[in-house]
Amino acid sequence: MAPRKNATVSSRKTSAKPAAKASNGGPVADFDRDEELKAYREMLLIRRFEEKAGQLYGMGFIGGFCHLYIGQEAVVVGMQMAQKEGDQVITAYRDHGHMLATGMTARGVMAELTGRIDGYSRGKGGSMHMFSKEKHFYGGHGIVGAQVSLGTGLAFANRYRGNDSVSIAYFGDGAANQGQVYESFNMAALWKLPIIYIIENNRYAMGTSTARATAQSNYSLRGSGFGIPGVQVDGMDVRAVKAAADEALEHCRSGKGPIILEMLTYRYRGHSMSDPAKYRSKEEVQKMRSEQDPIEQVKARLIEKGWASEDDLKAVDKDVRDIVADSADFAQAAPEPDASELYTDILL
Ligand SMILES: Cc1ncc(C[n+]2csc(CCOP(=O)(O)OP(=O)(O)O)c2C)c(N)n1
Ligand SMILES: [Mg+2]
Repeated sequence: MAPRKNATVSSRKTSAKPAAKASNGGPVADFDRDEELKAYREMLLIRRFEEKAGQLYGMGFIGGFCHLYIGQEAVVVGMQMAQKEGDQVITAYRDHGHMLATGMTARGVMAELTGRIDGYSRGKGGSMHMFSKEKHFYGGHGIVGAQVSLGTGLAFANRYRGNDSVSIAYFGDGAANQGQVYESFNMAALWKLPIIYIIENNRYAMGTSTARATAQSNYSLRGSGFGIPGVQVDGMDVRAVKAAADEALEHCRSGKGPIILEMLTYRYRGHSMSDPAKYRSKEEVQKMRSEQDPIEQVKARLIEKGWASEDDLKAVDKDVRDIVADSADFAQAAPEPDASELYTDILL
């Protein structure tokens, strides 16, 4: 990595330049060079991993369901940059990015996707059902909205044990219309549980747009009946996510109870690998990609500030591609579980 062009120039604002704002006018964290580079690398790892998963699916190495996170990378990376050891993460089925962000290995995730014994669920869970207690990742859930109640349970455990960990429960705009979400909100508010409800509003639930399916499309207001505060966040700008995460984590750790962050985001690929894509135009997708891509935003700032050259960033990309290629080789070389595994890890 090349040294900073001007090592004496700090990343903090020194001139009278107006403070940067997210595209929706919200605050952004003032990243230094290391933070920008970290965000760039982590988001790129998720994107390259997902591209490879898509390819392997097409080649028949991955079966069943597979939902890619491409386009939404800034959400999970910005959150993870603010979290501390012990904070739990739980999400739905669009989950590979969350796993990688928590530090689960690309090898273990890819081996699970391909149904191999070295996968996180010994090849028996697949894309939607992976867990790592060590990394505080509690899945991977295929039932829309179920992880919201489970995540509330994790927050209850934190409260009961008197630790200061925060549970972070991710769910989609579609899941936000499920009944159990509101039962969870009620209990979390009543008992002041330390939980951040992250609504990843990517504008669609499978092929149904939020405009067609939801009476209150400002999802940050969804907790107002329970007194749960909410904020709308530019989920395509990793600095905005980090700023919101810092505040929300502080809110929870100081005993104020739950909070909602609505992340305004977008998925570029289909809902899952089989998606007729008739519910939106190619132009809509292209507009988001060219104007708001989370990775391109970081890249542009790194170049503009002289914090990295095109070559430096190509080197990061190569590094990340190597990790992903290695994970695919590892997965394909690993054996499938023995038939006797059908009888293990079963609750009786
Ligand atoms: C209880 C339940 N109902 C319906 C489904 C089928 N289903 C799977 S994903 C999905 C849409 C969810 O959309 P959203 O919450 O916006 O998440 P996204 O896919 O956009 O990440 C539906 C209806 C399901 N898995 N579980
Ligand atoms: Mg959605």
